[in-house]
Amino acid sequence: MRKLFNSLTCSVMAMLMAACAAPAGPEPMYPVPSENQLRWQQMEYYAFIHYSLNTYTDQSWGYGDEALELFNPDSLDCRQWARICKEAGMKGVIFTAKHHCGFCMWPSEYTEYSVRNTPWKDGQGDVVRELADACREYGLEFGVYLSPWDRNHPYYGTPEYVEYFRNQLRELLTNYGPIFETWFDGAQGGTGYYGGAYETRNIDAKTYYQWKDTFAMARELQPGILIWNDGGDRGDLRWVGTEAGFVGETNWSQLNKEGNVEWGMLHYGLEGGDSWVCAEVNTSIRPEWFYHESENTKVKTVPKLMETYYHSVGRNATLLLNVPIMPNGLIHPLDEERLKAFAQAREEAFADNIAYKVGASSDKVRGNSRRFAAPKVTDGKSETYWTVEDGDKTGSITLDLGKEMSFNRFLVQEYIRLGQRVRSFTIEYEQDGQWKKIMDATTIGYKRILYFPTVYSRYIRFTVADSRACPVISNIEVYRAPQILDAPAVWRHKDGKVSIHPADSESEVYYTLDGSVPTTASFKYEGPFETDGRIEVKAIAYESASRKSSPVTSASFDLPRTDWKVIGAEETEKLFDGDPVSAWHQNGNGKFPVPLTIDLGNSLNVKGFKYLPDPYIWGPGIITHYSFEVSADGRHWQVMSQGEFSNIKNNPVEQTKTFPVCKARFVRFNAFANTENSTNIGYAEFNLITE
Ligand code: FUL
Repeated sequence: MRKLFNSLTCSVMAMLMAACAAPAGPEPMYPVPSENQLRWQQMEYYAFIHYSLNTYTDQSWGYGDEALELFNPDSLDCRQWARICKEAGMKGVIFTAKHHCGFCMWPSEYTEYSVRNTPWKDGQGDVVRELADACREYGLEFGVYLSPWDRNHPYYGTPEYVEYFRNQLRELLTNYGPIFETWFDGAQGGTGYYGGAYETRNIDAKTYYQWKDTFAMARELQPGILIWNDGGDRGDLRWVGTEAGFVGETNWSQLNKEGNVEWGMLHYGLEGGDSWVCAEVNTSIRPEWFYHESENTKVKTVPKLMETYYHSVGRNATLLLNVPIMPNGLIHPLDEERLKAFAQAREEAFADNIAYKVGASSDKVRGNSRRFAAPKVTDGKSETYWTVEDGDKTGSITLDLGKEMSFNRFLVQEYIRLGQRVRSFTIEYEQDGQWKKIMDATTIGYKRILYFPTVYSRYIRFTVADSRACPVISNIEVYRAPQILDAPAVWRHKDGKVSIHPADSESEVYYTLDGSVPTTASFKYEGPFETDGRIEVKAIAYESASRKSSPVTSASFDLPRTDWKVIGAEETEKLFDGDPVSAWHQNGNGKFPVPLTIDLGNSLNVKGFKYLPDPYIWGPGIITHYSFEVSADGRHWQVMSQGEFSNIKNNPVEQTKTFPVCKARFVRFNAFANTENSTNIGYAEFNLITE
């Protein structure tokens, strides 16, 4: 008995001693996320829904004088929207309750310009209500976009308008249940109807809206809310400086509370900033935000959406993916199909985590404690983690997969409750007793996913090369995902030479030139090839292991631009190289218009042009206002088209303008204004549509 007692005492003592000796976790490294921010970050992926009078006018931005009679959808069904979002794996929906045109999708008490005065449901309808209810039914969070810029309101620009804006926000935050996020769009001021004034109104976005008070009101009304903005006044989240669907590879969830937020801070965050401000990547499933029938062929492909996923969720941000509503009040079947296929592709890519429960060992553990040992990163628990000794800013973990396996995705997460720490890391695999580098990367944060050509090995080594304090890693996953089989990009150079670029460098590529659908029996792409005249190239990317192929690219090209010469300019190669990324710039040295004058070499029948701006995120000199002229002799000019490219700053997609056929030996594309108020104009590509 005494023996038993003794041995019990000993083991209790031993346990107590072990407990006392158990090292405490690392101190938080500030800033750290709030509970709201943590919850939001775990949502990862949710929907934006753009729907307003623009849906009926084919515009990007309404002017504010659009007729209320336009709004009368015959099949509006918010339950369809919510069902699709749910089936797509999204966790919430943010809805354009009011876009820049000022039209309210709910019967606001403060304006006549709302659904209440439309024929829809005899003015008894409320789209915000129907959507909020549908979201609740489908278990989705609900958020609202309320545009500060209001091109309808007579008082826009005066203090009364700010009061009006707040009243509207109060309605939305009081009457529709829990709101998880508000979106206060950064587009500010400019021309508008403004109650009949038809004028330009400029405001100082920094002071005019008095955001501090508005934010305080929002937080009081909705304690769980997250406030998005574009950095001007610190919200809880930040825009990433582009609508193209990616955040910087380096992405810190940190910004300073005070001071200017430059573009780079939006895109990369600010290492060491004093506030936790995470990034949200907002982009649309189509080129534009609102529905345009002409874009039914431009719904993003699944691989493009996968790339967007890797460049948002895979880079420590969330993904806010927009789906527009058609004039009848429903989501288009093609968008629905893509969203579901995208969900399936994510499932396939992340189906089998080969790192789960494998042996993991580290070269250094905090106090050599098992509590912080390497296997914590593969135990599937988000609250456990691996860390090293205090003061150490490096450390590494080796995963033993048990046998040689192939893999091409690496997912890693920091335990962000203790702050974002890692500055850089490396992953390697072992081959014939040697470590070979797969890649270097920078920040991790909540989640980082790396994709790389498939490697075959039994061992993977993850090494933190630099960190702001001891790294704290909660999770590592490894996958063998199928190839990204996007329709390959096809470029045609000035002289007619064609090159084909698959999304996944491991894919094979097949193509045709006779309009037929390519198969593996078609031409195999081995490198750039010569072509002449107007051509149509169809191409597929192909994965031999799965025998799957990508959707078909169908690229039609007008005549080669072989004889074209830009007058008064040298080295214009990048303007006509077919590469949508390389850009050519010219400077008007302070004078507008800045003309791009081209001698076509021959007289052509021209019926339109295509302008692709410098796509480098906010690449200098995106043209907003233009005119296009033709001439037979280079002296007498006729204007064929002129106007503005709306929302081109945030969404610099190719702009196509057409006009009646005319003869031209010379063409002149004049830039009258650019996004930066400078005369530096950038072009990725310029082309004509001929007959
Ligand atoms: C932009 C707006 O101007 C677009 O129309 C769209 O709403 C997008 C989400 O934000 O700034």
